[in-house]
Amino acid sequence: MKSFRKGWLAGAWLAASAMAYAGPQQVDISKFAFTPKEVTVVPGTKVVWVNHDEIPHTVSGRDKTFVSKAMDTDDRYEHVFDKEGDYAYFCAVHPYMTGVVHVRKP
Ligand SMILES: [Cu+2]
Repeated sequence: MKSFRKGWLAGAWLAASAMAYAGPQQVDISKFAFTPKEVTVVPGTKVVWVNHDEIPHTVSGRDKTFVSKAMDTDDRYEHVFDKEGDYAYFCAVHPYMTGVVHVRKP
């Protein structure tokens, strides 16, 4: 019963908005930039950052609700965004590297 309800909710999310995506959202870190720089997800979405550079980077939320360690090449950092809001973040090593996660209900 519970899993049926969960499945239905996930389906409703997908149907409700083509922009919102209920699966994990990946952000690539490459050439000193976060790509895509801005993502919009529904509450409960896991965002996964993957560092493709040969240089360490971090994912540091401006409000400190999520802060990664220094990520080496091919390291991943994950954070699940449960609450709606706009979460700006940057790389602590290269503060000009910035990105935003928008969390919106569909
Ligand atoms: Cu960096």
